[in-house]
Amino acid sequence: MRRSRNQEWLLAAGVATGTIALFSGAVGLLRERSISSEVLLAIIATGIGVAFTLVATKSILTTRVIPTRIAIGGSHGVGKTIYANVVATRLAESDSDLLRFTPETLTAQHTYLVLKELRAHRFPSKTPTSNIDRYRGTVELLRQSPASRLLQGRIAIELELGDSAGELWDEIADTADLRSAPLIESSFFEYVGESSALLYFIPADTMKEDPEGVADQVDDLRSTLQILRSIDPERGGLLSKPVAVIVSKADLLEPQELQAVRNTLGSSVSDFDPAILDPRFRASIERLEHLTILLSRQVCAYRGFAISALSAAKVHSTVPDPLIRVEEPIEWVIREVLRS
Ligand SMILES: Nc1nc2c(ncn2[C@@H]2O[C@H](COP(=O)(O)OP(=O)(O)O)[C@@H](O)[C@H]2O)c(=O)[nH]1
Ligand SMILES: [Mg+2]
Repeated sequence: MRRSRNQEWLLAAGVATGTIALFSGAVGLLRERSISSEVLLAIIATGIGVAFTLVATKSILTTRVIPTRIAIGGSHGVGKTIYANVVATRLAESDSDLLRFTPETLTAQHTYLVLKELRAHRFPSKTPTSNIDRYRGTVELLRQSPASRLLQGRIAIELELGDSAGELWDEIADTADLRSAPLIESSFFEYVGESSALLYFIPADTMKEDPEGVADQVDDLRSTLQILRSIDPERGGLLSKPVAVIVSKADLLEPQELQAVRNTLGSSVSDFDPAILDPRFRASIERLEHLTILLSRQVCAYRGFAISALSAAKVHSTVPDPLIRVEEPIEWVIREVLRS
């Protein structure tokens, strides 16, 4: 059963009006002196009690379903498809005490096969430009406050991760005349526009080898944000979708490089001398810095993560390693969606 927050307020207003009516009736009866005040008070208390119990029971029995669609974006070869499969698997296997993810059968079957292949070092083939692969399931919140439970009922999130070909993302960025482009009418663009959040991938290998490539990817995200802001409801001039920047393949980074990435993304703060970095990597870090400044000016909620989907796919131990916490960006998006 679905019920919106508006309906809940309507219900509460109904109960309040009923209570006032009960009071007025009681006062009328007392004036007529046809009934003793103790009996009347008992009737009123019972009436209010029954009304509140009804509201509470209805709320508790209700499940509020929040559809949450996350677009996974970035150029080709940055690790989107492997991430989508690994994160769906990790979410389902996770023993998190915050949320439980139950994948749809098709998603579970698909990710099982892909993970089996990955563990045998066989990588998924290139995502065709014609389709968007959707990974779906339901997320239950395991820790919902009693007040929220009473007011909103049980919250369930219908999660969908959309993975598409990198070429389509490049095409968005290359689209100079935004409005006249055929792409804007395509189902792909509709998908990105209607998503609740965007995860944008920049891979560690490009950061190490090709700072200009990083600059291009930053420009691509800039253009994507520009289009989204032109078609999306904005809050105070900012894009209302949460955007996460994911530095993928972080297993390829040296410890000091990983530290520099974390400092830049704001996920850690440590004393660090960038001079010890390779000049090419330092140039990439500067591009990443520009991106964080751009995001802080353009979007309501922004976070950066460094992850390694391949490490997460192979590691079975429960030793906490920040690189393999691939589900962190999804948990962050869910928190942001619930907050809005
Ligand atoms: N070292 C490393 N390589 C990765 C990782 N994820 C993906 N790759 C490599 O990047 C290639 C492209 O990945 P894929 O997910 O298909 O990229 P997509 O084009 O963005 O969907 C894979 O074939 C892997 O070789 C990772 O976590 N670590
Ligand atoms: Mg792909």
